[in-house]
Amino acid sequence: MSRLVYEQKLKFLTLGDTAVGKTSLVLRFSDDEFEKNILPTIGIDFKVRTLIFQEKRVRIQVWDTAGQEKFKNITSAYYRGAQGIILTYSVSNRKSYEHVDYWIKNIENCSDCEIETILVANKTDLEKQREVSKEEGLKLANKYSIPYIETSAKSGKNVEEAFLKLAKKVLSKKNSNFTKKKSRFKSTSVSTSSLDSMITTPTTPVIIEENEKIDEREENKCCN
Ligand SMILES: Nc1nc2c(ncn2[C@@H]2O[C@H](COP(=O)(O)OP(=O)(O)OP(=O)(O)O)[C@@H](O)[C@H]2O)c(=O)[nH]1
Ligand SMILES: [Mg+2]
Repeated sequence: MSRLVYEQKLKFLTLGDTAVGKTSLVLRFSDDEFEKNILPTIGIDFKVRTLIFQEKRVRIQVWDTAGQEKFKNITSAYYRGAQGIILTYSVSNRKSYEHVDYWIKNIENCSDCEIETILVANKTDLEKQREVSKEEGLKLANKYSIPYIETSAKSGKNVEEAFLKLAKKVLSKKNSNFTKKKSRFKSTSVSTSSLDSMITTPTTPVIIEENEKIDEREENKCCN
């Protein structure tokens, strides 16, 4: 038997210096895997995971960018339309931490973007090679008023939590915008286009089978 459920679609983007573990975090989140000899991302890639979160079916599409300088222009072209950014540095690489200011400026330069960001300090399993303390990470996150989390794509520690923390922020913002639009609709007239957006956001109906898995890990490769 099939039933109609409502699906929230979220678009996330990874950002940060090369080799901090962006692709590894995405791979851990989407497929629960870790590859020691993973290749640097060329251009952009993406993965999708659908899960049940806060009693809703949520489809998270993660666009995984390349941190290498030569792909800078390609990366910024993908900011538009993203609702969440996983901004990553490696605790074993101080330069990648110092470079967070640069990535934040880049996000702020996208004037018509409305993006929630989370600061992710990855590779915490390399405790002996740590060059950035937790306190420094928290201080940086506080400077930009964004959440902070320490992860290890290798062990899997806090990876799910990082993505879900961001999903929670994006969904609560989406739903509060939706409520604002609804109350505006009550008091004033609205144009047909804004009425359309009220109908299509924040959810899209999909039909699923009664016994369908609630946590699908699907792979979608592109562009390489
Ligand atoms: N020890 C440890 N190694 C990690 C971790 N995450 C990633 N790595 C390793 O770090 C290297 C770089 O990882 P990637 O995921 O390719 O890094 P990236 O940020 O996607 O790099 P670009 O695609 O070039 O931007 C690889 O050798 C990974 O196996 C982690 O949490 N711990
Ligand atoms: Mg990569």
